[in-house]
Amino acid sequence: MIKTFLKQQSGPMTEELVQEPGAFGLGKVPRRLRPAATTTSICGYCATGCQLKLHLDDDGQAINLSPQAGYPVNLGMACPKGWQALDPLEADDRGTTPLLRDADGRLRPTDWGTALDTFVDRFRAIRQEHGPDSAAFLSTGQIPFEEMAFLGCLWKFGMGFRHGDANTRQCMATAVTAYKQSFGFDAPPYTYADLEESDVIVLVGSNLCIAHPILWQRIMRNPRDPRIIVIDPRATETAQAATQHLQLRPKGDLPLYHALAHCILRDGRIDRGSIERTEGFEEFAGFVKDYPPESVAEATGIPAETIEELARTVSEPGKRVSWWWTMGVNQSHEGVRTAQAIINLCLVTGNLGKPGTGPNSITGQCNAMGSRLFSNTTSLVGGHDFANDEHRAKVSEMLGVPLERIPTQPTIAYDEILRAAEQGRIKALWIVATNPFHSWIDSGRLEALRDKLDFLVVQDMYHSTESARVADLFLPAAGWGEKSGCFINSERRIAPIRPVRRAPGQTLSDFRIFRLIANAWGCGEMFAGWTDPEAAFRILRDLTAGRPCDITGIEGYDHLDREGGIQWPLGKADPQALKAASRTVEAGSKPALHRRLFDDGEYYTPSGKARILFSPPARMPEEPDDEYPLLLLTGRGTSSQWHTQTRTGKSDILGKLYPSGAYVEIHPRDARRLGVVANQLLTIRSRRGEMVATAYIAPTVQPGQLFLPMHYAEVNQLTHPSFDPHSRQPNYKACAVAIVA
Ligand SMILES: Nc1nc2c(c(=O)[nH]1)N[C@H]1C(S)=C(S)[C@@H](COP(=O)(O)OP(=O)(O)OC[C@H]3O[C@@H](n4cnc5c(=O)[nH]c(N)nc54)[C@H](O)[C@@H]3O)O[C@H]1N2
Ligand SMILES: Nc1nc2c(c(=O)[nH]1)N[C@H]1C(S)=C(S)[C@@H](COP(=O)(O)OP(=O)(O)OC[C@H]3O[C@@H](n4cnc5c(=O)[nH]c(N)nc54)[C@H](O)[C@@H]3O)O[C@H]1N2
Ligand code: SF4
Ligand SMILES: [Mo]
Repeated sequence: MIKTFLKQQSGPMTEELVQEPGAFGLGKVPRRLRPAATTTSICGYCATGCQLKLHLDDDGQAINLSPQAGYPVNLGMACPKGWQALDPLEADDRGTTPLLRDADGRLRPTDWGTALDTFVDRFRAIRQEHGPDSAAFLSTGQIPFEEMAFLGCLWKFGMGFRHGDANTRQCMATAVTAYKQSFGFDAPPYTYADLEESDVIVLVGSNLCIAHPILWQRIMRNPRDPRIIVIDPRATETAQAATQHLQLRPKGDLPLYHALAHCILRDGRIDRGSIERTEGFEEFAGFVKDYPPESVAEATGIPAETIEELARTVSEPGKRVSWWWTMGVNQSHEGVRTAQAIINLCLVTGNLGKPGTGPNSITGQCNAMGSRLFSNTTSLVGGHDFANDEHRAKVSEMLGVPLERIPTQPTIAYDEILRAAEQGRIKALWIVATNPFHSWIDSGRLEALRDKLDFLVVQDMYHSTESARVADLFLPAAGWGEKSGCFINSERRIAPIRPVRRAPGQTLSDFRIFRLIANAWGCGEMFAGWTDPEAAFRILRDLTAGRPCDITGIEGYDHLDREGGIQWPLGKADPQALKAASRTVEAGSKPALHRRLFDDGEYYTPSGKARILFSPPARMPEEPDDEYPLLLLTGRGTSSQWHTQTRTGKSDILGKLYPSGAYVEIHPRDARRLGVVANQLLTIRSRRGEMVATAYIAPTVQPGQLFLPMHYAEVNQLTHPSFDPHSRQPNYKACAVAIVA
């Protein structure tokens, strides 16, 4: 920055003061005060996918940014993280060289040649000795999908390993599984315009004001005076701003939605046409007979009359009802069935495939959707199935990969990878763009399993993360703002990010790192065409042909720019879609280009019908008891904090917008009972660990419950390692704790 400043100051006076013709009196500014150019990029934090306009100096380096006015997602808005997106790039703890642990156990700088040799030698030796199941990668939803695909293909097809999962397991696995089972493909059906076109908006376990602030702004633009209902055990910022807050008992969701279905079917407030496009309706109708509202009042904490009223609200004929859920549903021991209970309500009331409707899962990270389609972990790259012979043959042919290199099964899940490491079956991990030593459930177990690993590689922007600090080899990665590629947002919109800053020191983009590793491993030939992210984009685009996520109609990054991003699908053979895609977005206007799925009632299942799937509620894995009498909820703290704080923690401005230390929300009644006063330091203990946090006494939580923001590393020392049986997503939001003196 200082260099740029000096350079600008030392330019020749004459040139500096040249004015545009007619500048005087017309309000035009001298040319030198204008940034040399601008470019655009999608924000690298949440899955809303706001577009930012970057202002560049003569060197092409971003000097500042503003939200993009005409972009169909954010319509000129951004949250604090977006506004400060450049701050984390300049932090002192950026990795600038690879680091290798020496004989004394210290991480020391090394050169890329040594780092790559070490990487290849160690993984090769482990593979030779212990086979293709003996190592795994753990990656992310926060790098472009071209990079994600490269990692997944390199690891499995190139290096010959079989397992690798992403932090999307911590986040979206439940929605993925629910959609796949119900619709035949992982297909969130909505477009953001639905937020503006609903009459009733039900937010389930979703704190939009904090976690997706710009989507909340989209709701505020809804001209239909919508009824906004929040279903959340906490009185969140969103609940407080809503029309109605149903403060249910934690994990009371499944019985609640079954009871709603009971009332709706009993009263015949159903959509016959929509039900005809489903399988399993009769069984479902029989099943929910056992859930009259009064029978679930205890489990849900919601009185029967309120449930009856809600049932009428969400089945009002002629009203558009949309359901939106996030981690309050996904991070549960029965997340998949809960998500499907919401899907079922939409199917029976006909709230699907029409404006302002839908069972809509909101994604978390900037490229969680890209990870779901392209990471080659649970699905075969490009929206395919590992177990499908035709899919494997197609991928083999189109990517030039020998068929036998393509596994016939998806990866084992994150928790199974870690268990295998605990048991010594997995010997090495490669962690890319995620920080599990902070974010994984019951993270104390990870610290213990670290010692069991023969080799741990961490590839990150910062050498100081909880995970990087314990690595054997650290690879310094360029971050958002220093590289290109595409993200796919919550509404399936694909759009590019751009390099606007030089990455520090010897840092390389993840894409370049994967290329170097491919060459060093000896499988560079397989990726000869993957010369840069856009080349990889074209290869991956062609691979999607004929799949529900077909994007063969996208020409390239320029096309995405022209259209303000493009939602999948956009097949080449789909003239309608192409026509829609060629409509331009007028600055500041309502987005012209947006598309939702299932408007024809056709689903991706073999029969073309949606499946109605359901189970009775299961017991909470760890309920409070005499010894640990309080229930701990965790989640996002403020709109200025991001996850494990490696990025947002580097911004002085963001730092002013949240409390510096960990705080715990406790109900005034509990505080009185336990003699706790405001700002007192409390020790919170679970069966797995303990931590200290400042007491924040407020009726945001219910009596008997506590809330801790996930942004402090100790929080996951407390959480209980239980998982949804279908998705293997961790149950982060309910465990038993005690406050100890
Ligand atoms: N500022 C900021 N924004 C973010 C992120 C961030 O770190 N910081 N992370 C991004 C990511 S990756 C994600 S996944 C999203 C997460 O976005 P959200 O899911 O909206 O955020 P959370 O706070 O994790 O959880 C939402 C709510 O679930 C509620 N909840 C807990 N248990 C239950 C339950 O049993 N039933 C119901 N109905 N609700 C329950 C919690 O009280 C909480 O208010 O946010 C994204 N946006
Ligand atoms: N208790 C509790 N725990 C939770 C949750 C909860 O609600 N409660 N939520 C869970 C959820 S939904 C999520 S998504 C996870 C998030 O958990 P993590 O993924 O572990 O969190 P992040 O801090 O986003 O970690 C991303 C890492 O990638 C690095 N990074 C950023 N950009 C790049 C890049 O371009 N390249 C490389 N190589 N590195 C990069 C960052 O510095 C950081 O270290 O946390 C989960 N953990
Ligand atoms: S809402 Fe999400 S995508 Fe938009 S600026 Fe904030 S963090 Fe970035
Ligand atoms: Mo997430």
